[in-house]
Amino acid sequence: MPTKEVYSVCGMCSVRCPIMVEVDSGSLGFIQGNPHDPGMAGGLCPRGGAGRALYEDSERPQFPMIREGERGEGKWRRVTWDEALDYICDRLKGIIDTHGARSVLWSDRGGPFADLHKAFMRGIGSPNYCNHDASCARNVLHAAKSVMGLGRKGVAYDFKNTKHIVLQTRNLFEAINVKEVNGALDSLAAGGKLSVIDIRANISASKANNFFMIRPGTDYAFNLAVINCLITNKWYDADYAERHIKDLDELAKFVEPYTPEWAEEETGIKATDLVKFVKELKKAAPAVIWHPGWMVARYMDSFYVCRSIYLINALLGSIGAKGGLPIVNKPKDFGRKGLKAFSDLFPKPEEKRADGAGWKLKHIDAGPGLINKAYEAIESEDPYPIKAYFIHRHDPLHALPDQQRVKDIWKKLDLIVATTFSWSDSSWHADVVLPMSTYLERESPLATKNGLKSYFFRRARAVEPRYDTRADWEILGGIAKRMGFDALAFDSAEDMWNYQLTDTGVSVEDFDATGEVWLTEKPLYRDMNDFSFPTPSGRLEVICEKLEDMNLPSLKPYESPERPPEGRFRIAFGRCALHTQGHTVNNTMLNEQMPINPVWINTKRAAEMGIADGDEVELSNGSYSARTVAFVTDFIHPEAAFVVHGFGHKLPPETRSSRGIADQELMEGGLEKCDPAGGGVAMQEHFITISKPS
Ligand SMILES: Nc1nc2c(c(=O)[nH]1)N[C@H]1C(S)=C(S)[C@@H](COP(=O)(O)OP(=O)(O)OC[C@H]3O[C@@H](n4cnc5c(=O)[nH]c(N)nc54)[C@H](O)[C@@H]3O)O[C@H]1N2
Ligand SMILES: Nc1nc2c(c(=O)[nH]1)N[C@H]1C(S)=C(S)[C@@H](COP(=O)(O)OP(=O)(O)OC[C@H]3O[C@@H](n4cnc5c(=O)[nH]c(N)nc54)[C@H](O)[C@@H]3O)O[C@H]1N2
Ligand code: SF4
Ligand SMILES: [Mo]
Repeated sequence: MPTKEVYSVCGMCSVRCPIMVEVDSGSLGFIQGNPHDPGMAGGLCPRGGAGRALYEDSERPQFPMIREGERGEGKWRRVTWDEALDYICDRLKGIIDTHGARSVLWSDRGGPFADLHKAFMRGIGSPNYCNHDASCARNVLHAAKSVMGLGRKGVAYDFKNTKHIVLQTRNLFEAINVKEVNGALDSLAAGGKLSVIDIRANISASKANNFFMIRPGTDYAFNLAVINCLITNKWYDADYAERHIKDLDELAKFVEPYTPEWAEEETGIKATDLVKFVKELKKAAPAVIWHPGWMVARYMDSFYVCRSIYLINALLGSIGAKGGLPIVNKPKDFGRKGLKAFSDLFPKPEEKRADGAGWKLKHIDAGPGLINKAYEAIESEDPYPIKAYFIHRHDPLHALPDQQRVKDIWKKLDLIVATTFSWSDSSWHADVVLPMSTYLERESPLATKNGLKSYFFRRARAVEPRYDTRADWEILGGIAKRMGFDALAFDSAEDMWNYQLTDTGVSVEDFDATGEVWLTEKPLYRDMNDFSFPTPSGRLEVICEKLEDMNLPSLKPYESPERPPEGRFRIAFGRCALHTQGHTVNNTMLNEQMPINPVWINTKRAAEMGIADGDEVELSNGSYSARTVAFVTDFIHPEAAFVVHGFGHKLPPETRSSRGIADQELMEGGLEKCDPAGGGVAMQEHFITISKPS
C-alpha cells in the first residue's frame, strides 16, 4: 500500500498547528507541518515532532476505569465502554433527580472544539460550563474587552508586517505558536525590531534589540511611565486618538505622577533607556505589536498591566493597523456563513451560573466563567450545591495552586469523571477515567480560524486507536444518548461534520486536499476611519463603565509589590520549547531531552548561599519541598526564582515524570488569591526558600 498523507491538526499543545501525517499500511510515519499552509513552511516545534511518542506510550490510560478504593488511591477496575458510560449516567441521573441539572459542573482546556462541550452541558441542562482560563489568559481577555469591546482574539498580531515587536511577560520563541514564530522571524529578517521586558533573559531576549530586566511584578509601573512619556511628549498618534480614544484627558491626568524617573525606582530600568525605547516605538508606529501577554495569571494587578498594554497600542495607533493589531475577520466579513454551532441544538439553561460570572460578578465573561469561583461554590453550596464534575482535557490539580485545597473541596462531589489522553493528577483522583484517543487516532469537530483571512480546518483520524480509547465526539455522544439528548449523538464523524457545514457551501470532501478550506484569498484590513469598536461609546475606552459599576477602578493607582522577605525568593514560572504544561514530561522523546526543571538563581544570591551552577538544591514554602538542580546566571532578577512549569508529578503509572519542582505546590493558599478585576489567579504572589540539602 502506498504511503498516505493525512492532513490534520497537531494536539501536543493548545495552538493546534496544521500538520501532515504520513501513514504507511495503517502505521504511523513522519509528522510534519502542513506544507500547504504558508504560515507553517512545513515545520513543527519539538513537541509536535514528538507526537509519535505519545501515540506509542504504554504509560497512558488504555481502557475505561472505575475507581475501587479511595479517591487517589489508585485502585481501578477495568470496565468496557458500555459499563463506564452506563455507570456515569446512572449516577448522573440520581444526582440530577436530587439536586437538579444545575448541580453538574464541567471544565476543559477551552479552544476551538469547545462548542461540542458547551452543547453537551446545554443538553444536560446546566449553565456551569467552565474552561481553564482563570489560570491562563482571563486577565488579557477581560482587559481587551474593557478597552476595545472585543475579546483578546478580536485582534490579530500582524507579525509578518510589523516594524517593532514588544514582548512583556511573553516568551514568543519558547512558548510557541509556530505560525507566530515564523511571522516574527520574517519581520526580524526584514529589519524589524524586538524589545523584551522580562524578569530573565529568555530565548526571545537573545534575539532582542532591547532587553529590559524588570523587577518582578513592576510591569504596571513601567507601562504607566511609557504612557506618561507618549502623552507628555505628544508622541502618540493624535489623529487616531481623536477618532478612536475616549477619555484621553483622564488618562493624561492619571499618568502625570508616573514619570520615567519615578518608574526607574520601581522597575530598576533606567529612565533614559525607557525614553529612548518609547522614541523607537513612535518611529515604528503604527506598525508596532506590544503583545498584551498570554499566561498572565501572575499578579494581583495583572489585569491592569494588560489594560495598560492595550492603551499603549491605542496611543500608537496600532489597534486596527497593518503591522500592528488588525481587527480579526469572521466568515461573515467575507460574505460566507460560519460553521453551525452544536450549542444551537439546545436552549440556553436559564439558571444562573454557580461561579457568579455575569450576574454577581457582572464584569466577568459568563461564557466560560471562572473555575476557581465554581470551586468556592462547591464548598459553600452557595448559590446551590454542585455534585457532579466532568474534567475534560484539563488537569486542575496541576494547573491551579494548592492541590490539597482543591482535593479537599472536591470531597463534596459525588461524581468526578475525567476524560484524558495521558495520566494526570486530576484523572488519578477521579471516580471514572475515560481514556481519549490521541489527536493522531481521532477526528475532532471542524473548527474555524479567524484572522486577516479566515479558514475552516479539520482534524482527521490518521491511524486507528492503539488502545481501547475513543474520540470525544464518541464519548459525549454515548452519554448524550443515554441521558436522552440524542441530537448530540452523531453516528459518524462525517455526520457531525455535515451538520456543522450546513449552508456553508463547503463539503466534507473539500478538506481532503489540504485539511483546510480558506474562505478568502486576500487578507482583509479594515478601514479604521469607518470602524466602530463594540464598546458603549463605539471607541476605545479609558474608563470602563462595567468596572466602575462594580466599584473597580478603570485606572488603578500603582501599588509597589512586596519585596521578598530576607533570604526568600518570589517564585516565577513559565514555559520551555520542549514541553507542554504538565502533560509531556512523561513523553519518552521529550523527557530524554529535558527530564527535570532546573531553578534559575541570580549569581550574586547564589554566591551568598554557597550555591554553584549545577548544585542540587531544595525549594520550599514550609509545607512542600522538592529538589532540583541550580541554574546560576546573571540573567535573572535577584528577587526571582524561575522554573519551567509542569514537572514534579506524583503519578504511580508514570515512570519518567516525577523529577523536579511542581511550582503550583509552592503556592499554598493560592486558590483564593486572584485579581478581582480580571479574574485571573495571581500565582506569582508567593515567596519561597532555596537551600543546599544537608
Ligand atoms: N503554577 C502554574 N500553574 C499553571 C501554569 C504555570 O505556568 N504555573 N500555567 C497555566 C497555563 S498557561 C495553562 S494553559 C494551564 C494548563 O493546564 P491545563 O488547562 O490543565 O492543560 P494541560 O496541562 O495542557 O492539559 C490537561 C490535561 O489534559 C490532557 N490532554 C491534553 N490534550 C488532550 C486532548 O486532546 N484530549 C484529552 N481528552 N485530554 C488531553 C493531558 O493529558 C493533561 O493531563 O495551567 C496553568 N497553570
Ligand atoms: N513550548 C510551549 N509552548 C507553549 C505552551 C507550552 O506549554 N509549551 N503553552 C501554551 C500556553 S497554554 C500558553 S498560555 C502560552 C504562554 O505563553 P507565555 O505567556 O509567553 O509563556 P510563559 O513562559 O509562561 O511566560 C512568558 C515570560 O514571562 C516572564 N515573566 C515572569 N514573571 C514576569 C514579570 O513579573 N514581568 C515580566 N515582564 N515577565 C515575567 C517569564 O520569565 C517568561 O519568560 O504558551 C503556549 N505555548
Ligand atoms: S506549537 Fe508545537 S505542539 Fe503546539 S500545536 Fe504547534 S506544533 Fe503542535
Ligand atoms: Mo495557557
